[in-house]
Amino acid sequence: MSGTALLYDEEMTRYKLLWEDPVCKVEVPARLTVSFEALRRAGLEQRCERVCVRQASDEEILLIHSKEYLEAVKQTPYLSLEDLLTFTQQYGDVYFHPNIYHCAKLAIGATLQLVDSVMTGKVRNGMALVRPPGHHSQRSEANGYCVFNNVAIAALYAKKHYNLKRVLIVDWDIHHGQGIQYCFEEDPSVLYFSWHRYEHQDYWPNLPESDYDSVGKGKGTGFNINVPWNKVGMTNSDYLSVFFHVLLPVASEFDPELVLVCAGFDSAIGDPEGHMCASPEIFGHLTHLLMSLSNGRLCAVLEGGYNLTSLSQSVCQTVHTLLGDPTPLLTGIGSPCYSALESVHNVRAAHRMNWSCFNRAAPVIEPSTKRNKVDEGAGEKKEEEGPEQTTEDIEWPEPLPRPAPPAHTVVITSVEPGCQHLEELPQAYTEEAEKIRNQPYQEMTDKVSLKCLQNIVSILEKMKNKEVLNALLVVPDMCVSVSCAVQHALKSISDRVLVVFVGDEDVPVDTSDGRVLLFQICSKEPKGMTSHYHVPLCLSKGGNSRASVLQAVLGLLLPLAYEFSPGLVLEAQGDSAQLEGPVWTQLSSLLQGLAQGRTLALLQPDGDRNMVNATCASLFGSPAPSLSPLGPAPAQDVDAIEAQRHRLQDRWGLLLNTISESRTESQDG
Ligand code: Q7Y
Ligand code: ZN
Repeated sequence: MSGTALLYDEEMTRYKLLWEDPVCKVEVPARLTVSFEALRRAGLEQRCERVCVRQASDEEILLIHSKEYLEAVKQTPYLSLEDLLTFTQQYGDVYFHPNIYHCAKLAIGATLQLVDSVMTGKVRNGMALVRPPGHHSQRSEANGYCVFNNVAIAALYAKKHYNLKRVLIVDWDIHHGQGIQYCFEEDPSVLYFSWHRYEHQDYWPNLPESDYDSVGKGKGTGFNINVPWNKVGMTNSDYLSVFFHVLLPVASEFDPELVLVCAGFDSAIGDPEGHMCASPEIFGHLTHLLMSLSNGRLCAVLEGGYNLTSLSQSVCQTVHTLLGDPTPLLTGIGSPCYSALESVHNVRAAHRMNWSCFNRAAPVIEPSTKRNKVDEGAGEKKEEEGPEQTTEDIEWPEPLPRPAPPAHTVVITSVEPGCQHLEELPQAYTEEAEKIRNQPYQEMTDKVSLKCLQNIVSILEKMKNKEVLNALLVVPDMCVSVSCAVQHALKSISDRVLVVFVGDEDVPVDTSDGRVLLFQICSKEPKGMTSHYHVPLCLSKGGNSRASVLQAVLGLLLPLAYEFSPGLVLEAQGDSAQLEGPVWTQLSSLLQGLAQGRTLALLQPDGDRNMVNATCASLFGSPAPSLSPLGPAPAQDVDAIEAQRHRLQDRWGLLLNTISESRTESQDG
């Protein structure tokens, strides 16, 4: 199963604001045309499966909305301009047009067609470019440019038609989708996550129920997750921090069967509503991270996004990743800002009884963030008066092209008979391999080892030349191979190499100069580790608890790795490796978000044949199977993870997920 659906119909550009209204003037038809045109120019539209858009039926609209509201909206095509304006004025921050009802039915229909395409296996994932957006609309109310709640309807539709028990909605739009929250507050089968500009309730829609302590009600307690942004100017690091320390741990524990994304791009840099600073590339990464859930079944549905440049770039980044293109390099990832950390801390605190991944979270911090901004010191905010002036002038670099590599994956299992070999290696690679071997490994003279090192050199050269994206090698001597691969990679590819090693071996790589970050999952307490670049994590039975490994990967490895920003990821399993296949595959898939997907995987010849196959599948871009049931992580594993976090968080700020007494707001840059 592969392929990406794209849903778009020009008809949805055929409504617009017909009167003066400064609040609504940014919601323009060009939002769609510019996004679609950008997809075409990047060659992305041509690579997607075009699925036709249909109108939603009354029955589908009534899944969420009241009969009275539907009947009222149905009349809007026949109203005079004056009556349209009057009709509009019963609601907040929205406008009607004679053709908006038609477009709103197409927006739902496009979303439902996308759900059908993904759920029937026609495609793996997809995106719907729709207007009007949906997440603010409520049972009997239009609101915030939204008429019908496209994504809320889609969640109920998916449950009904495909008998789904768990749907995750990720709302990365910069506004709180309060309409979705109201729909599912008491429903544990739909987990709603939203981050949103909040500013201690000073930002629209100014609701107390948008704060972190609205966690759901009754049976739905724990299934509503709000992350308030109490300052503007949030960056890629802040967004990643919330994914690693809030959303992804909960989502993995929830184990959704389908992920719906309220893909609003008013959370990107340059947006006149959001005033945030996250780059368009971040959406490529957020998408990649979410593709590790639900066997990759992901439906992205456009919500907001009002800077046409930033919007169209962000849409392209999202679709690139849905199509499986390597993710872009992110630069400058590090600590979240103090205010973001405060939010992360409080959300985890508010949910500590609801999710076992948070059961060590500290209580809500004092003084409470539930203060009004008048209580804050003057000039504290990242941005003050003159709201429209800053974002219009802001500039950012255009995202680099993301070409798909000509050859994706090389697989060499040369020590097994009948397997593929790299044919005809250039003489230079043989010489290089001998040189590397001759330094620390003079005693190794056998042909198999030499051949193996030649393959490593050859593959790394192909990666450097962008002829190959990633590779899997079965190697006879793991330690020698890792050592040689690292040496050659440092020389030829990048001055930062991430090594993820599973097993108890003494991995012979030098982590003293900051060029190699070694993350090791092992079962024996390692001796005397103090380097910030060697992270040995001793887990029960070498990591046979799925929950422990996942918690370590999401809360420790990925934050470290994104901050380190390697040019190559080397993942290897030693003799004593005990990871289950699906856990390793999940790890491998997540790591492909680093180093633009440049991954070298090394496996043992006597290991599990399924491990080889599963690693291949992951490198080829197949979605990782989900890891349910996760169960709680054993206490001693959580101890080990937390001990490493405490040891490392001064050097690696993206590990932070808690406000400690020692860190104060004034320390924020
Ligand atoms: C709705 C939206 C949907 C603050 C003005 C706030 C908010 C208008 C509604 C936005 N200066 N206006 O974007 S995704
Ligand atoms: Zn929005």
